[in-house]
Amino acid sequence: MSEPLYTLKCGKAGCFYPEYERKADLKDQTHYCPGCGHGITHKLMAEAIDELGIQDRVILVSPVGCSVFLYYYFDVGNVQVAHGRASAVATALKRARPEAIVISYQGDGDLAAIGSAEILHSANRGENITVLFVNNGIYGMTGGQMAPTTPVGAKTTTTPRGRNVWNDGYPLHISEVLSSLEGPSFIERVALGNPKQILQAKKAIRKALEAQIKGLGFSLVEVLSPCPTIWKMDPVEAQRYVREEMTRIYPLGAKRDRLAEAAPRPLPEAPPPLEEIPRLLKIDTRPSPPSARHLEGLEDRIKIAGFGGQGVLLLGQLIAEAGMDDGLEVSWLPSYGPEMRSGTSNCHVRLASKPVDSPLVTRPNILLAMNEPSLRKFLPDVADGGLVLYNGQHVPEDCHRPGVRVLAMPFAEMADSIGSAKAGNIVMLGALMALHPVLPDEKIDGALKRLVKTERWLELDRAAFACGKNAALELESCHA
Ligand SMILES: Cc1ncc(C[n+]2csc(CCOP(=O)(O)OP(=O)(O)O)c2C)c(N)n1
Ligand code: SF4
Repeated sequence: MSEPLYTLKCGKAGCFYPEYERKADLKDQTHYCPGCGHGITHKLMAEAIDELGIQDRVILVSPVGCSVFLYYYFDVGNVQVAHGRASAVATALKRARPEAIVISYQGDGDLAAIGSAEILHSANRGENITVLFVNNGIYGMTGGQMAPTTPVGAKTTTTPRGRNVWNDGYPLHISEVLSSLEGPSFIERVALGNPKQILQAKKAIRKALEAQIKGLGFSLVEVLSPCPTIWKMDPVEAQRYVREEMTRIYPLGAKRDRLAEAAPRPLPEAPPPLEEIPRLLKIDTRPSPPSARHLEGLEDRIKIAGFGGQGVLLLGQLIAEAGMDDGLEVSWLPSYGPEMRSGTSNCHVRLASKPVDSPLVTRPNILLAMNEPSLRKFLPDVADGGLVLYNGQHVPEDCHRPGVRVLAMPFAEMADSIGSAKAGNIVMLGALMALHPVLPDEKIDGALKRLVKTERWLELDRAAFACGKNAALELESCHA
């Protein structure tokens, strides 16, 4: 009887972390659904890394998709990237560190939809990276939308009547498309439909990594992988579907194997020495002349926070633009959640007489809170002596802080009374300029003119600014 070439081992591969960064009672489990092909692919990849003795050299690029938490599992170098960009980032990593073994791990939505340009050009350039392409024919993480690889006729949330070629095109055969290019050294399609296929998948993953170790250029393994949850099948049925249906649409086997004949690619050109870069990029490194307001010692660190749609980012932009126009050093850094609507939104603005070292605002001296959750979240960060404006009738009982002035005004309601609650952010800006007059009105007006696109809104915003300023001045005079 011939010896099996590769064996699957029981127990955890050495390059997995002993415990995963999860809730206390889940530390020995992955986050994947039972029967998910990602878990199996992780195990195969981990074993191949161990067997090749490359753990210390591996940099793993995690995608967006169900496998986004790859970095929780592998004790190697890890980078998590934006949706679809894994092979582009892998390219950069490999060029910067040619001695590293760079693995780009991607789902089919990530690689074949949003990242289709990146994968095509990485393969075409023959980048010396290895791509693990987990094709489950669906967008798993987001609940089952059609992917370019979805089988014809398959019902998904975006093709409720089944994928129709006249509407949605044909399933994209990534391995075949890429193997028509000159760049790749190794491409194989494998499946996770039964133990035999799984053993073959491991062999292919190992070969793809060997191609990179030998410096032969781009290698990719496409793994036909079960997604029982979204396919609404049990794990056994999902494996059958992979074995019998997916392999019919996507034929298995090596599409390119130049391991024996290809010569190593030349190493990337060494980058120019650091001190040469400003000259090459024509960057003027002379210190910039002092700003018009450099003697004032102004150093405002402003945090603006609320829900998406409350004009948080625009308010920050207006302050930064007006400050820049007035000769201050400024920065504006937006930060918002992945939700399309009504997610949290905040931005960091710095206004200073001296160059700004970092755009981050961690200890604001001014907090503009457009809603109560933002007030509660950021109030503890406000520096002593700071000012907080809160969009509400009253400051909640437990939101007073000694040494910090917290002032509530119903900015959105005030804006509503003059035309639209949406201008609440500008009413707040007016109030801020009354209480902390660091920017001239005409500079704010100039910024409004540049950033507000329609005449109607410009007029409303001007009125909103005046309304906020007058209301805050009145309040001050009552307190005086
Ligand atoms: C720029 C951007 N667009 C869309 C999304 C939403 N999104 C998150 S995961 C995903 C699909 C992932 O599907 P796939 O790559 O097939 O991976 P799977 O979850 O099936 O493993 C999408 C569209 C996002 N996070 N970022
Ligand atoms: S939804 Fe599908 S791809 Fe995502 S973890 Fe579950 S089985 Fe795996």
